[in-house]
Amino acid sequence: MKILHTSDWHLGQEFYSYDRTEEHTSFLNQLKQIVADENPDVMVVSGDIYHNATPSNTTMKLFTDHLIQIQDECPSMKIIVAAGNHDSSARLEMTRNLWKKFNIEMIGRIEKEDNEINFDRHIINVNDSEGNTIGFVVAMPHVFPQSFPLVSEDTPREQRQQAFWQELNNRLNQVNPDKLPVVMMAHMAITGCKIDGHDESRGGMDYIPIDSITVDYDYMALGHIHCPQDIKSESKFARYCGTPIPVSFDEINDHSVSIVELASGAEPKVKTIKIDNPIPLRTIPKNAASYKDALNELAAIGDDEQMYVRLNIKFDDSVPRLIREQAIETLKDKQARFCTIKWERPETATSNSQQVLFATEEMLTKSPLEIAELHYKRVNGIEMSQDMTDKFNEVINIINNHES
Ligand SMILES: [Mn+2]
Repeated sequence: MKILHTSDWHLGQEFYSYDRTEEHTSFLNQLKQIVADENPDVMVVSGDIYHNATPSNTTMKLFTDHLIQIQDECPSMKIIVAAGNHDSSARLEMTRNLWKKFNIEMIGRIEKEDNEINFDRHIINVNDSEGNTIGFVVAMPHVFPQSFPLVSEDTPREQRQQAFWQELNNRLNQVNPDKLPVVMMAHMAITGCKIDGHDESRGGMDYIPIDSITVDYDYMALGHIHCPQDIKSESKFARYCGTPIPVSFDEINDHSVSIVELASGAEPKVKTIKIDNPIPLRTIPKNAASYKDALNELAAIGDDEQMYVRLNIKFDDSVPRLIREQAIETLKDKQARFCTIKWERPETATSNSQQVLFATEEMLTKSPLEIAELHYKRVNGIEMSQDMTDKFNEVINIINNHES
């Protein structure tokens, strides 16, 4: 069984307010060509089809039109799309029956019928061009660990996920007595995976140990983590295919889709096919430099070169307050689009933001200026400049005069 594994398209993403339709269209056209060349038996899209739960009409049309075109390139190919945490499960389910007519399966959520979990809708046959079943795909949408439905009323709540996998596997073994190859799709973070490029500051992820998913699959086609990688244990083989186009500046790896060949009993054979992005994401300079050097490098970008730019600047007191405006001005007549600045701040022993600055009693013995100076040094690793000290005192004077 030949699988095309892709995930995390994030269609409709606006990147620092820039529209990315051109890039998404380019990716979908490349995907169409890959399907035509490879003729896979099944294409699995493991979540985060859209960047938002409410994609625009234009974005939904882009998805619909291209999915149909991709299907036309290889009509015998099954397409399976499962919801990620960025997708609206209800929205994907809305057109489920329509897509079924085109040999395309949309799985937005787990459903219950008569208080029983409908496991069968997650176990999907893959057929060859003559209609013979050659394998199965177990398609799981993104589910928060605490949101797994209870298999039965007496399932202990802390075992809800375990019980779900077990019951899903029982059902799978019933429909697959001949042990045909099985692909499992999931959108989750597996313990030990590399999370390069992810910003975890907005709340952590729930990590699940690979061996706790007790489903008899031959290959787990994962989405959610944007850095492509294999994850293996003694008996399990899973892979994140990664984003086809980068979603953040920190995704500096190559971007691709994965072609996987599966035969029962053998380790999956994976090859990647690179996706080119017409508008690359560049961090300039590669290593943090003074703001002057950074602006010089910006000025050296060719007028017609398309790219998104993140400036990489060493923070010190010489950086002008209007640095962003200067960067935008430098790029005025160029195609390159300014996005943001990455600051490299000097490391300090006290730069851990979790640390308490000082106790309340101690604080009462210090002047506002002293507190500000300590805070500034802790956050930026350098002393406040005379200019800033003067301004701070000015503000304190205004407040004091106002109070009296
Ligand atoms: Mn994603």
